Amino acid sequence: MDEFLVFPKDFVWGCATSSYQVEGAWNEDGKGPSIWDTFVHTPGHIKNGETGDITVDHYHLFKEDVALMKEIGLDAYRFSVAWSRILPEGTGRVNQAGLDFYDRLVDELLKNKIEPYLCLFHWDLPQPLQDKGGWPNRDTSHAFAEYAGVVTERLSDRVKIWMTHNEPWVAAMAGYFSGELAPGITDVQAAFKSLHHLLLSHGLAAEAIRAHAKGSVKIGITLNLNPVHPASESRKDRDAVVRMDTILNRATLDPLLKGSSPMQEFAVGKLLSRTLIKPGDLEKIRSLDLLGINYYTRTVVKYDRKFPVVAATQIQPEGREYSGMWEIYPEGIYELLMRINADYLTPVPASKGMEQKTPEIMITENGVPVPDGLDFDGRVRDERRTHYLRDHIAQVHRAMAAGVPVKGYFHWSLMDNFEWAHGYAQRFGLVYVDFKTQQRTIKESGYWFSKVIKQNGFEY
Ligand code: IFM
Repeated sequence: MDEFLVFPKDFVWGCATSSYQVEGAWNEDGKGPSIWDTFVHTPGHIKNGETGDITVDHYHLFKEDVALMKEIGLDAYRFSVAWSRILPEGTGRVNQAGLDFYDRLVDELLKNKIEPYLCLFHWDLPQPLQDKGGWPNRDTSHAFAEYAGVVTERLSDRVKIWMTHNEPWVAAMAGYFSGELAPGITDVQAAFKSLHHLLLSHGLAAEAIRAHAKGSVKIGITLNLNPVHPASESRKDRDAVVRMDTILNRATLDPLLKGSSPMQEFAVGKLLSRTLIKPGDLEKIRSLDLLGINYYTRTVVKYDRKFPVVAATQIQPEGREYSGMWEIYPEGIYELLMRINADYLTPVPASKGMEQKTPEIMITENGVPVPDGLDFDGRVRDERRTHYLRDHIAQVHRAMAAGVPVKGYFHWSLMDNFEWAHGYAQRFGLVYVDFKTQQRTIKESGYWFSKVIKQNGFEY
């Protein structure tokens, strides 16, 4: 028999988006170019040569989008600010028109009783900063803190939750190592430097936010994390898991939550870290009130000595269900939450100077790209997404029942949007968007999610 899964009264139900993926208006009202503007306008980077120039035009249609959030019943909306709207050169001159947009958005959210979760960086670095070296350059971390201070000064009278970064690991590794995302660089040393500077910038921004805040604020970060499993029980594959887990999960979790860095476990990290990680950096990074977890899938690996850094490669196991981008593996969200709780949130005696209170945790992204579309009667029957949501949220509930204090769940994404190198080929929204007309339609999964929010639970 089905059981009714109940969530705590103050559990936060939300949806997430990001500036480059939804806003459009790429060169309006004084916005400067970002690395994504440059990347998409260079042929060969994005499927079908698509761009985020207009995407779903959230910049102009945000009121309509907030009305949809209200109709679904969201408690919270996680969005990101485009740095190059605020500081077109990355530092120095402030573009008031850019700040005005987020001001209007925040007011509209609050008017509709939706809590803004503001993220300062979701990959759209101002191009002028990339021209000075980008994230491999330590100065970019200081530029980020300056930008964080400017946004805090303007919005912290109303915004209380401040996320510094979304998936810094992806920004570093896909931006500077695999080159799949902007700025499209393929240099392992640049990627390791970027990761450290992104984390350092979190710590510097946390200081800036606290210094400029006009009231009490919570400071968080959002990480992409995956459980890592071996392709076989062989010793080599199990060792490959340890290396992949270190680079994929511990590379961000350890500095943020333990004040240590596992970089030295890799030859390239050893080579760099003598000069890269300066005294005091790790203490600065370890500054967190809220840990956001983005979960989509697990990573299954086998030993492969051809692959640089980790000597491991990812495989797709047979006989499993797949979406347009990944394996569907709901148990992974439970496994991840249990592991983070045990390894990082259960208080351990801190060394002097490294004391920190345990941060809250939330799922800040979870969702699935499956084909869907408008049926003849105007409905979008995306059953596979509803199943995905049911199964994953049930696993979050299972972890909570086992003692993991998860405070909220954000679906990725509110609406279909520009999915980076995939262009518009992968739809993640609870709201369907006709990319030609900008017509929005709530999908069946959106109605299901709405019911879950109203009941604060569901039959499972
Ligand atoms: O669309 C992305 C988002 O920008 C970051 N997290 C994963 C999502 C799906 O790929």
